Amino acid sequence: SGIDEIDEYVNENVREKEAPVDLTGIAEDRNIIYIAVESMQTFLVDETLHGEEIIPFINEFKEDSYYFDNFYHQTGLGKTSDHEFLLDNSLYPLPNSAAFFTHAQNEYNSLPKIIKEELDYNSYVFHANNESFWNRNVMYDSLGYEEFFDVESYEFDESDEIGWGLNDKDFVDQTVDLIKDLDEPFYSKMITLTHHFPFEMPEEEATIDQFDSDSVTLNQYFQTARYTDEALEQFIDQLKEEGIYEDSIIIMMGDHYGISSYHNDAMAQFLGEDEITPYDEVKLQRVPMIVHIPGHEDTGTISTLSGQIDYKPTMLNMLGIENQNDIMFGNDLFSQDRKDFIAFRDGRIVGEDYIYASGNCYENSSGEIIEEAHCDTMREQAEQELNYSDEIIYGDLFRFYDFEQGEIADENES
Ligand code: GP9
Ligand code: MN
Repeated sequence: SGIDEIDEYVNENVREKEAPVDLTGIAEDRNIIYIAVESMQTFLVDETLHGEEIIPFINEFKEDSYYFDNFYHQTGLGKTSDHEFLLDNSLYPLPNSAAFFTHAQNEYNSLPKIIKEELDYNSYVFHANNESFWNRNVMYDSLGYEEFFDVESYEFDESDEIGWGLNDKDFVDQTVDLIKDLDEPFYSKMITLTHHFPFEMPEEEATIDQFDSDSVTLNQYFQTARYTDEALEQFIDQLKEEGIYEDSIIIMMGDHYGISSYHNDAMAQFLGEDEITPYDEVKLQRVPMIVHIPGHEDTGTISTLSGQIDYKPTMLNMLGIENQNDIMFGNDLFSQDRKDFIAFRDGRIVGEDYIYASGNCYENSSGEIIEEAHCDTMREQAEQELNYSDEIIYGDLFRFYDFEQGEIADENES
Protein backbone atom coordinates (compact mmCIF):
# COMPACT_ATOMS: atom_id res chain seq x y z
CA SER A 1 0.00 0.00 0.00
CA GLY A 2 1.00 3.63 0.21
CA ILE A 3 -0.25 7.02 -0.82
CA ASP A 4 -0.81 5.92 -4.44
CA GLU A 5 -3.21 3.19 -3.36
CA ILE A 6 -5.04 5.63 -1.10
CA ASP A 7 -5.28 8.13 -3.94
CA GLU A 8 -6.83 5.44 -6.11
CA TYR A 9 -9.35 4.52 -3.41
CA VAL A 10 -10.33 8.16 -2.93
CA ASN A 11 -10.70 8.59 -6.65
CA GLU A 12 -12.99 5.62 -7.02
CA ASN A 13 -15.05 6.00 -3.88
CA VAL A 14 -15.01 9.56 -2.67
CA ARG A 15 -14.19 12.17 -5.29
CA GLU A 16 -17.26 13.59 -6.95
CA LYS A 17 -17.36 12.77 -10.62
CA GLU A 18 -19.45 15.74 -11.54
CA ALA A 19 -18.28 19.17 -10.57
CA PRO A 20 -20.71 20.57 -8.01
CA VAL A 21 -22.52 23.57 -9.40
CA ASP A 22 -24.43 24.79 -6.37
CA LEU A 23 -22.75 27.68 -4.61
CA THR A 24 -19.46 27.27 -6.43
CA GLY A 25 -17.42 30.38 -5.76
CA ILE A 26 -20.14 32.11 -3.73
CA ALA A 27 -17.70 32.81 -0.88
CA GLU A 28 -15.00 34.33 -3.07
CA ASP A 29 -13.81 37.68 -1.72
CA ARG A 30 -15.97 37.27 1.35
CA ASN A 31 -14.76 36.72 4.89
CA ILE A 32 -15.50 33.30 6.28
CA ILE A 33 -16.46 33.35 9.92
CA TYR A 34 -16.71 29.87 11.37
CA ILE A 35 -18.06 29.41 14.89
CA ALA A 36 -17.55 26.16 16.74
CA VAL A 37 -20.46 26.03 19.14
CA GLU A 38 -19.30 24.00 22.11
CA SER A 39 -21.42 20.91 22.90
CA MET A 40 -24.43 22.04 20.85
CA GLN A 41 -26.55 19.08 19.77
CA THR A 42 -29.29 18.89 17.16
CA PHE A 43 -31.90 17.59 19.59
CA LEU A 44 -32.10 21.13 21.01
CA VAL A 45 -33.07 22.68 17.69
CA ASP A 46 -36.76 23.68 17.57
CA GLU A 47 -37.18 21.94 20.92
CA THR A 48 -38.89 23.45 23.94
CA LEU A 49 -38.52 23.22 27.72
CA HIS A 50 -41.27 24.48 30.05
CA GLY A 51 -43.02 25.66 26.88
CA GLU A 52 -40.13 27.90 25.82
CA GLU A 53 -37.75 27.52 22.91
CA ILE A 54 -34.37 26.50 24.29
CA ILE A 55 -32.23 28.14 21.58
CA PRO A 56 -34.56 30.68 19.93
CA PHE A 57 -31.82 32.51 18.07
CA ILE A 58 -30.37 29.45 16.33
CA ASN A 59 -33.91 28.34 15.51
CA GLU A 60 -34.57 31.64 13.77
CA PHE A 61 -31.13 32.05 12.19
CA LYS A 62 -31.31 28.65 10.53
CA GLU A 63 -34.48 29.69 8.70
CA ASP A 64 -32.43 32.31 6.91
CA SER A 65 -29.60 29.87 6.18
CA TYR A 66 -28.83 26.46 4.82
CA TYR A 67 -29.42 24.21 7.80
CA PHE A 68 -28.22 20.61 7.81
CA ASP A 69 -30.38 18.62 10.20
CA ASN A 70 -28.85 15.20 9.46
CA PHE A 71 -25.26 16.20 10.15
CA TYR A 72 -23.03 14.20 12.52
CA HIS A 73 -20.03 14.99 14.66
CA GLN A 74 -17.29 12.39 14.17
CA THR A 75 -14.92 13.21 17.01
CA GLY A 76 -13.07 10.80 19.26
CA LEU A 77 -10.83 11.28 22.28
CA GLY A 78 -9.59 14.62 20.98
CA LYS A 79 -13.05 16.19 21.33
CA THR A 80 -12.95 19.85 20.20
CA SER A 81 -9.52 19.36 18.67
CA ASP A 82 -10.71 16.31 16.71
CA HIS A 83 -13.51 18.43 15.29
CA GLU A 84 -10.93 21.01 14.22
CA PHE A 85 -8.82 18.25 12.69
CA LEU A 86 -11.78 16.89 10.71
CA LEU A 87 -12.77 20.33 9.44
CA ASP A 88 -9.35 21.47 8.34
CA ASN A 89 -8.20 18.22 6.72
CA SER A 90 -11.21 16.08 5.86
CA LEU A 91 -9.25 13.23 7.42
CA TYR A 92 -10.55 11.15 10.33
CA PRO A 93 -9.33 11.73 13.87
CA LEU A 94 -7.19 8.94 15.32
CA PRO A 95 -8.59 5.92 17.17
CA ASN A 96 -6.49 6.07 20.34
CA SER A 97 -5.15 9.57 20.71
CA ALA A 98 -5.67 13.19 19.76
CA ALA A 99 -3.82 13.88 16.51
CA PHE A 100 -3.37 17.46 17.78
CA PHE A 101 -1.00 16.02 20.39
CA THR A 102 0.58 13.04 18.68
CA HIS A 103 0.88 14.27 15.09
CA ALA A 104 1.27 18.00 15.31
CA GLN A 105 4.46 18.02 13.26
CA ASN A 106 3.00 16.27 10.22
CA GLU A 107 2.63 17.79 6.81
CA TYR A 108 -1.03 18.63 6.20
CA ASN A 109 -2.85 19.90 3.16
CA SER A 110 -5.17 21.89 5.40
CA LEU A 111 -7.86 24.39 4.51
CA PRO A 112 -5.91 27.43 5.84
CA LYS A 113 -2.88 26.43 3.76
CA ILE A 114 -4.87 25.94 0.57
CA ILE A 115 -6.80 29.20 0.83
CA LYS A 116 -3.62 31.09 1.61
CA GLU A 117 -1.93 29.67 -1.44
CA GLU A 118 -4.87 29.95 -3.83
CA LEU A 119 -6.59 33.13 -2.68
CA ASP A 120 -4.19 34.75 -0.24
CA TYR A 121 -6.63 34.42 2.68
CA ASN A 122 -5.08 34.61 6.14
CA SER A 123 -6.63 32.36 8.78
CA TYR A 124 -7.11 33.20 12.47
CA VAL A 125 -8.40 31.44 15.56
CA PHE A 126 -10.23 33.10 18.45
CA HIS A 127 -10.60 31.11 21.66
CA ALA A 128 -10.30 32.36 25.24
CA ASN A 129 -8.30 29.44 26.59
CA ASN A 130 -4.59 28.81 27.06
CA GLU A 131 -2.79 28.43 23.76
CA SER A 132 -1.30 25.09 24.76
CA PHE A 133 -4.66 23.43 25.48
CA TRP A 134 -4.95 20.53 23.00
CA ASN A 135 -1.44 21.55 21.87
CA ARG A 136 -3.11 24.13 19.66
CA ASN A 137 -0.16 26.50 19.62
CA VAL A 138 1.97 23.83 17.92
CA MET A 139 -0.71 22.29 15.70
CA TYR A 140 -2.00 25.61 14.39
CA ASP A 141 1.41 26.30 12.85
CA SER A 142 1.28 22.98 11.02
CA LEU A 143 -2.27 23.71 9.85
CA GLY A 144 -1.27 27.10 8.51
CA TYR A 145 -2.99 29.55 10.85
CA GLU A 146 -1.55 33.05 10.80
CA GLU A 147 -2.38 33.87 14.40
CA PHE A 148 -4.10 32.40 17.44
CA PHE A 149 -5.90 34.94 19.63
CA ASP A 150 -5.90 32.91 22.83
CA VAL A 151 -6.78 33.84 26.43
CA GLU A 152 -4.02 36.48 26.47
CA SER A 153 -5.90 38.50 23.85
CA TYR A 154 -8.95 38.86 26.10
CA GLU A 155 -9.38 41.17 29.07
CA PHE A 156 -11.36 39.86 32.00
CA ASP A 157 -11.30 38.96 35.64
CA GLU A 158 -12.86 36.19 37.67
CA SER A 159 -16.25 37.88 37.80
CA ASP A 160 -16.48 37.53 34.00
CA GLU A 161 -15.97 33.79 34.11
CA ILE A 162 -18.59 31.10 33.76
CA GLY A 163 -17.55 27.47 33.99
CA TRP A 164 -14.32 27.04 32.07
CA GLY A 165 -13.44 30.68 31.59
CA LEU A 166 -14.50 33.93 29.95
CA ASN A 167 -18.26 33.92 29.29
CA ASP A 168 -19.36 33.66 25.66
CA LYS A 169 -21.04 37.09 25.60
CA ASP A 170 -17.86 38.95 26.52
CA PHE A 171 -15.93 36.56 24.30
CA VAL A 172 -17.89 37.48 21.17
CA ASP A 173 -17.91 41.14 22.13
CA GLN A 174 -14.12 41.30 22.36
CA THR A 175 -13.69 39.05 19.33
CA VAL A 176 -15.61 41.52 17.15
CA ASP A 177 -13.10 44.18 18.20
CA LEU A 178 -10.21 41.93 17.18
CA ILE A 179 -11.85 40.89 13.90
CA LYS A 180 -12.44 44.53 12.94
CA ASP A 181 -8.72 45.07 12.55
CA LEU A 182 -8.06 42.14 10.21
CA ASP A 183 -7.32 42.65 6.54
CA GLU A 184 -10.24 41.39 4.46
CA PRO A 185 -11.05 38.87 3.22
CA PHE A 186 -10.03 36.58 6.06
CA TYR A 187 -10.89 33.15 7.41
CA SER A 188 -11.64 33.08 11.10
CA LYS A 189 -12.49 30.32 13.51
CA MET A 190 -14.09 31.13 16.86
CA ILE A 191 -14.53 28.51 19.56
CA THR A 192 -17.12 29.15 22.29
CA LEU A 193 -16.74 27.83 25.84
CA THR A 194 -19.66 28.55 28.18
CA HIS A 195 -21.77 25.59 27.03
CA HIS A 196 -19.14 23.09 28.13
CA PHE A 197 -19.53 20.18 30.52
CA PRO A 198 -20.48 20.37 33.40
CA PHE A 199 -22.71 23.22 32.12
CA GLU A 200 -22.59 25.42 35.20
CA MET A 201 -24.54 28.65 35.06
CA PRO A 202 -24.85 31.23 37.84
CA GLU A 203 -28.46 31.49 38.94
CA GLU A 204 -28.71 35.21 38.12
CA GLU A 205 -27.46 34.72 34.55
CA ALA A 206 -29.85 31.91 33.67
CA THR A 207 -32.71 32.84 31.34
CA ILE A 208 -34.48 29.50 31.23
CA ASP A 209 -35.33 27.19 34.14
CA GLN A 210 -33.49 23.94 34.61
CA PHE A 211 -34.91 20.62 33.54
CA ASP A 212 -36.03 18.37 36.36
CA SER A 213 -34.48 14.90 36.31
CA ASP A 214 -31.92 12.80 38.19
CA SER A 215 -29.16 14.13 35.97
CA VAL A 216 -27.79 17.46 37.20
CA THR A 217 -25.78 17.59 33.99
CA LEU A 218 -28.79 17.40 31.68
CA ASN A 219 -30.80 19.71 33.94
CA GLN A 220 -28.16 22.43 33.57
CA TYR A 221 -27.37 21.75 29.91
CA PHE A 222 -30.36 23.79 28.71
CA GLN A 223 -29.28 26.90 30.60
CA THR A 224 -25.80 27.10 29.15
CA ALA A 225 -27.20 26.27 25.68
CA ARG A 226 -29.55 29.25 26.03
CA TYR A 227 -26.71 31.49 27.18
CA THR A 228 -24.53 30.62 24.19
CA ASP A 229 -27.54 31.07 21.90
CA GLU A 230 -27.89 34.63 23.25
CA ALA A 231 -24.18 35.24 22.75
CA LEU A 232 -24.47 34.17 19.11
CA GLU A 233 -27.37 36.54 18.55
CA GLN A 234 -25.34 39.36 20.06
CA PHE A 235 -22.41 38.43 17.83
CA ILE A 236 -24.45 38.65 14.63
CA ASP A 237 -25.88 42.00 15.72
CA GLN A 238 -22.40 43.32 16.40
CA LEU A 239 -21.12 42.09 13.04
CA LYS A 240 -23.94 44.07 11.44
CA GLU A 241 -23.15 47.19 13.47
CA GLU A 242 -19.52 47.01 12.43
CA GLY A 243 -20.37 46.49 8.76
CA ILE A 244 -18.62 43.12 8.64
CA TYR A 245 -21.75 41.02 8.26
CA GLU A 246 -22.60 41.81 4.63
CA ASP A 247 -19.15 40.87 3.39
CA SER A 248 -19.01 37.59 5.25
CA ILE A 249 -20.32 34.07 5.22
CA ILE A 250 -21.09 32.75 8.68
CA ILE A 251 -20.99 29.12 9.61
CA MET A 252 -22.05 27.62 12.93
CA MET A 253 -21.55 24.01 13.96
CA GLY A 254 -21.77 21.98 17.16
CA ASP A 255 -18.34 20.49 17.83
CA HIS A 256 -19.49 17.24 19.48
CA TYR A 257 -22.10 15.85 21.88
CA GLY A 258 -22.50 17.41 25.31
CA ILE A 259 -24.65 14.76 26.96
CA SER A 260 -23.03 11.34 27.13
CA SER A 261 -24.81 7.99 27.30
CA TYR A 262 -24.29 8.08 31.07
CA HIS A 263 -27.36 10.34 31.15
CA ASN A 264 -29.57 8.15 28.98
CA ASP A 265 -32.34 7.77 31.56
CA ALA A 266 -32.71 11.52 31.96
CA MET A 267 -32.44 11.98 28.20
CA ALA A 268 -35.24 9.45 27.63
CA GLN A 269 -37.34 11.35 30.14
CA PHE A 270 -36.69 14.63 28.33
CA LEU A 271 -37.48 13.19 24.91
CA GLY A 272 -40.55 11.41 26.22
CA GLU A 273 -39.30 7.95 25.28
CA ASP A 274 -39.15 4.70 27.22
CA GLU A 275 -35.44 4.25 26.72
CA ILE A 276 -32.51 5.38 24.62
CA THR A 277 -31.49 2.47 22.39
CA PRO A 278 -28.09 2.22 20.65
CA TYR A 279 -29.94 3.36 17.52
CA ASP A 280 -31.25 6.46 19.33
CA GLU A 281 -27.79 7.12 20.69
CA VAL A 282 -26.39 7.28 17.18
CA LYS A 283 -29.08 9.77 16.18
CA LEU A 284 -28.16 11.86 19.22
CA GLN A 285 -24.69 12.38 17.70
CA ARG A 286 -26.16 14.90 15.31
CA VAL A 287 -24.93 18.46 15.72
CA PRO A 288 -26.37 21.56 14.07
CA MET A 289 -24.59 22.81 10.96
CA ILE A 290 -25.63 26.19 9.56
CA VAL A 291 -24.28 27.99 6.51
CA HIS A 292 -25.48 31.59 6.48
CA ILE A 293 -24.92 33.68 3.38
CA PRO A 294 -26.12 37.28 3.85
CA GLY A 295 -28.27 38.40 0.94
CA HIS A 296 -28.74 34.88 -0.38
CA GLU A 297 -32.41 33.99 -0.62
CA ASP A 298 -32.38 30.34 -1.57
CA THR A 299 -32.25 28.93 1.96
CA GLY A 300 -33.73 25.93 3.71
CA THR A 301 -33.25 22.71 5.60
CA ILE A 302 -31.15 20.04 3.90
CA SER A 303 -31.48 16.53 5.25
CA THR A 304 -28.62 14.92 3.36
CA LEU A 305 -26.68 12.47 5.52
CA SER A 306 -23.48 14.33 6.26
CA GLY A 307 -20.76 14.99 8.82
CA GLN A 308 -17.74 17.01 9.84
CA ILE A 309 -15.59 15.22 7.26
CA ASP A 310 -17.56 17.16 4.62
CA TYR A 311 -16.63 20.66 5.77
CA LYS A 312 -13.35 21.14 3.90
CA PRO A 313 -14.59 20.12 0.43
CA THR A 314 -17.67 22.29 0.96
CA MET A 315 -15.64 25.36 1.87
CA LEU A 316 -13.23 24.86 -1.01
CA ASN A 317 -16.09 24.70 -3.48
CA MET A 318 -17.74 27.78 -2.00
CA LEU A 319 -14.44 29.57 -2.42
CA GLY A 320 -14.22 28.42 -6.03
CA ILE A 321 -11.07 26.40 -5.50
CA GLU A 322 -10.71 23.34 -7.69
CA ASN A 323 -8.57 20.70 -6.08
CA GLN A 324 -9.29 17.47 -7.93
CA ASN A 325 -6.14 15.84 -6.63
CA ASP A 326 -6.65 16.47 -2.95
CA ILE A 327 -6.94 13.44 -0.69
CA MET A 328 -10.02 13.89 1.45
CA PHE A 329 -12.63 11.50 2.79
CA GLY A 330 -15.61 13.86 2.67
CA ASN A 331 -17.83 15.34 -0.01
CA ASP A 332 -19.28 18.74 -0.76
CA LEU A 333 -22.44 19.12 1.33
CA PHE A 334 -24.26 20.60 -1.65
CA SER A 335 -23.25 17.86 -4.09
CA GLN A 336 -25.72 15.26 -5.35
CA ASP A 337 -22.93 12.78 -5.83
CA ARG A 338 -21.98 11.86 -2.27
CA LYS A 339 -20.75 8.82 -0.43
CA ASP A 340 -23.63 7.18 1.39
CA PHE A 341 -22.25 6.70 4.89
CA ILE A 342 -20.72 8.62 7.79
CA ALA A 343 -18.17 6.72 9.88
CA PHE A 344 -17.51 7.28 13.57
CA ARG A 345 -14.26 6.52 15.28
CA ASP A 346 -15.79 4.00 17.69
CA GLY A 347 -16.97 1.50 15.05
CA ARG A 348 -20.45 2.89 14.64
CA ILE A 349 -21.57 3.88 11.15
CA VAL A 350 -24.59 5.75 9.83
CA GLY A 351 -25.63 4.91 6.31
CA GLU A 352 -28.47 6.29 4.21
CA ASP A 353 -30.26 2.97 4.66
CA TYR A 354 -28.61 1.26 7.61
CA ILE A 355 -27.04 2.09 10.94
CA TYR A 356 -24.42 -0.09 12.58
CA ALA A 357 -24.17 0.20 16.37
CA SER A 358 -23.45 -2.06 19.34
CA GLY A 359 -22.92 -5.07 17.06
CA ASN A 360 -26.34 -4.71 15.46
CA CYS A 361 -27.49 -3.59 12.05
CA TYR A 362 -30.52 -1.29 12.15
CA GLU A 363 -32.74 -0.09 9.38
CA ASN A 364 -32.19 3.66 9.39
CA SER A 365 -35.76 4.64 8.61
CA SER A 366 -37.46 2.49 11.25
CA GLY A 367 -34.82 1.71 13.87
CA GLU A 368 -35.63 -2.02 13.55
CA ILE A 369 -32.80 -4.50 14.05
CA ILE A 370 -32.30 -6.41 10.81
CA GLU A 371 -29.94 -9.07 9.49
CA GLU A 372 -26.36 -8.05 10.09
CA ALA A 373 -25.34 -8.76 6.48
CA HIS A 374 -27.16 -5.61 5.36
CA CYS A 375 -24.46 -3.56 7.02
CA ASP A 376 -21.51 -5.51 5.57
CA THR A 377 -20.69 -3.37 2.55
CA MET A 378 -20.76 -0.13 4.47
CA ARG A 379 -18.75 -1.63 7.32
CA GLU A 380 -16.03 -2.82 4.96
CA GLN A 381 -15.78 0.51 3.22
CA ALA A 382 -15.78 2.48 6.46
CA GLU A 383 -13.05 0.31 7.92
CA GLN A 384 -11.00 0.66 4.78
CA GLU A 385 -11.32 4.42 4.85
CA LEU A 386 -10.48 4.77 8.51
CA ASN A 387 -7.39 2.63 7.96
CA TYR A 388 -6.29 4.69 4.99
CA SER A 389 -6.77 7.90 6.92
CA ASP A 390 -4.76 6.48 9.85
CA GLU A 391 -2.00 5.36 7.47
CA ILE A 392 -1.70 8.88 6.13
CA ILE A 393 -1.37 10.32 9.62
CA TYR A 394 0.85 7.64 11.17
CA GLY A 395 3.16 7.59 8.16
CA ASP A 396 3.03 11.34 7.53
CA LEU A 397 2.35 10.30 3.95
CA PHE A 398 1.50 13.72 2.56
CA ARG A 399 5.25 14.36 2.49
CA PHE A 400 5.23 12.01 -0.48
CA TYR A 401 2.26 13.36 -2.40
CA ASP A 402 2.23 16.12 -4.95
CA PHE A 403 -1.17 17.77 -4.61
CA GLU A 404 -0.75 19.77 -7.81
CA GLN A 405 -0.04 16.79 -10.01
CA GLY A 406 -1.94 14.17 -8.04
CA GLU A 407 0.98 11.77 -7.93
CA ILE A 408 3.73 10.52 -5.73
CA ALA A 409 6.30 13.21 -5.12
CA ASP A 410 9.10 10.93 -4.01
CA GLU A 411 9.78 7.69 -5.85
CA ASN A 412 11.47 6.10 -2.88
CA GLU A 413 8.30 6.10 -0.86
CA SER A 414 6.99 2.94 0.75
C1 GP9 B 1 -10.94 23.88 25.33
C2 GP9 B 1 -12.22 23.75 24.60
C3 GP9 B 1 -13.01 22.60 25.10
O1 GP9 B 1 -10.05 24.80 24.78
O2 GP9 B 1 -12.01 23.70 23.24
O3 GP9 B 1 -12.43 21.41 24.74
P1 GP9 B 1 -13.17 20.03 24.85
O4 GP9 B 1 -13.10 19.60 26.29
O5 GP9 B 1 -14.59 20.21 24.44
O6 GP9 B 1 -12.42 19.14 23.94
MN1 MN C 1 -15.65 20.85 22.80
